Amino acid sequence: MGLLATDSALSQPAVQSAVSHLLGRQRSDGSWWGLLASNVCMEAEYVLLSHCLDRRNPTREAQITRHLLATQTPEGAWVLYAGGPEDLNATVEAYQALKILGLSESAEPMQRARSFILSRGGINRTRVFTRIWLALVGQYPWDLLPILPPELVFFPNWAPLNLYDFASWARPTVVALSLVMAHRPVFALPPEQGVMELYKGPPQPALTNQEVGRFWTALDRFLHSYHHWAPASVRRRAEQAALDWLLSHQEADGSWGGIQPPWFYALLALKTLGLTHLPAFERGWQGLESFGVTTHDGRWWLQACVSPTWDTALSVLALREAGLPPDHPALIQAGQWLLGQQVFRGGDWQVRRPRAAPGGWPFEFVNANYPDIDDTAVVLMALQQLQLPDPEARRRALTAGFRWMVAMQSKNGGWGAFDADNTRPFPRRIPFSDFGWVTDPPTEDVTGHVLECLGGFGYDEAWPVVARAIQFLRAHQHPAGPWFGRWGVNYLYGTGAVLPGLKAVGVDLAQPWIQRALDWVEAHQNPDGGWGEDPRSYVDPGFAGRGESTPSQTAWALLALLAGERVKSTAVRRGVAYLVHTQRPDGGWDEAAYTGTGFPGDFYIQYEMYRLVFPLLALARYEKAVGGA
Ligand code: R19
Repeated sequence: MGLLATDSALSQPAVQSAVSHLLGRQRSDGSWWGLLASNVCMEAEYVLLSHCLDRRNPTREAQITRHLLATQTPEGAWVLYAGGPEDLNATVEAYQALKILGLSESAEPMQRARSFILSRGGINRTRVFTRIWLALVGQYPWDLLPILPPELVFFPNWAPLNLYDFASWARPTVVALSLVMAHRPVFALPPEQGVMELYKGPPQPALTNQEVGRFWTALDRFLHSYHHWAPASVRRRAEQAALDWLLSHQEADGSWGGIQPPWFYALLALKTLGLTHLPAFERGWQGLESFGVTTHDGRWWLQACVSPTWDTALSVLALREAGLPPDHPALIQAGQWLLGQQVFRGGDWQVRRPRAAPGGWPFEFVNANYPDIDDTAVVLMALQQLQLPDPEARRRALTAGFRWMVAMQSKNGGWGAFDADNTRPFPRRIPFSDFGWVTDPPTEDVTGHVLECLGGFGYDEAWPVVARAIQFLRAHQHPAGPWFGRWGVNYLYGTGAVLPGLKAVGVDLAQPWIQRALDWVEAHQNPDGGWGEDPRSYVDPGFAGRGESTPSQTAWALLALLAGERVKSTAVRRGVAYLVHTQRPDGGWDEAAYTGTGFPGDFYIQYEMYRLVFPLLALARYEKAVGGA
């Protein structure tokens, strides 16, 4: 008992100063909103986009030049995440952008970049998206790219391949690119801005026939000839339908899907069709500004996405866990803000769940077409924790959100991020899909969050919805014990989401399969008491649970162990001590590592708020557990 009191004495001041720090970061509208960093493809593509759209801006370009040069590695390349390996696609895109920005082939950074690129095989080894950008500026032949016909929008929802088999983020991307690719525009560059020096040998098709397989190779060959003889009237109607789809899916902030890729491609589609006079175009172009970040040292970079709903809900959970009362003014304000973000209109998710009523929350400020289940679960948990001035409004929000979330359960018992049953194999097979995930199947982390939320509503294994979710998690447990992290790096994130979920719905934690997960977490603690996991774990199983300690990943490990009632273990005490000792005097933590995931293996995210909200959540939960012991 004496020992536990000492531990609490250690963590209590840490919790208090983290609370002050977090409260100090709340915005005047009640929300929290941290930055979301990814990689230089964002800024490089912005440079190419501005060129294609004829919207170049010298001030902006000087800022981007500084940013690109400041982030180049000594090897001359660019990386996808802090400390990550040199990445060919990012480096080719940055090189092309710097050429447009006025650097010459002989400039020292360009020489270094070029020798890296050539050492990796040059442009012929890049992904499809990179080659699309090069084709747009006349540096790669359109005809060597796979075909994405706009006629795809005609395929009914029951066809074995149709628009709604693609994930929410891929759907507007595919529609916009199908329009661009139908016209194959070239926004030519002056010769000295080209990148022909990045070729080793003549341009080759983006994907080899072996990679794609015979059926899809044959289909792509057929589509290439169809591209040339497509009946004009069919093509015209297909383009009109694709355009209508795009225009009807633009968000109020001017974005498509609230994310960079479809946003850029939709603007390119409007440009390609000669529709830059439409208000949608100007709204889209101007709206991009809201994702930009200007730094103190004169750089500008672009967020792939923005995360206010997620950040706000997580902050509320952490502050409530730390003991702030449910009617604390800051929390009431946050709760009111969250109520205002709920989406009460239909969206693409209705295609698979036509009878479900709306009521989810999106990740961003504005993304009414794509509320997501992960945000909805976490917001519902936050609202459960609050006392709001209008209890009736809170109750209505909880009921609608709960019903929507439950309705979005997939047939296999799990939850995906934006859709139900988005699991068809064909989108992943088409020759276009060599980057990221193009479907949105149920994942362990989201399912864990939903279970934790359902537990908060008082449900347990007796409810078939819960029982099927537990089955999903059992079936997807890694043989070594942990769960995969789809939206956070990696097994530490997955396990830190699943175990609190299982606990919340009353699963007996003494069972061997749970103990195996807890043992796995303990076995991966670093000598410094923290936990860390490198994004390399997505491509190299040897990195599972391994990496330099970080605050957010240490917190996830602690959340897992605390859920598993290992409160008194040495591992937990050392983990808590790690967080306490690495806390900054101002109550925050430093975290250079990227611990968020956009696409395993391909795209990583650094969430600015993770270094603060998760350590606070874990320390506060620890305090509660110790206090209650
Ligand atoms: C939990 C909440 N999450 C459910 C929301 C996480 C949102 C992460 C930000 C997503 O940003 C994106 C999205 C898509 C892309 C793509 C892309 C890849 C393939 C195709 Br086809 C289309 C687009 C590339 O970068 C992205 C970034 C944390």
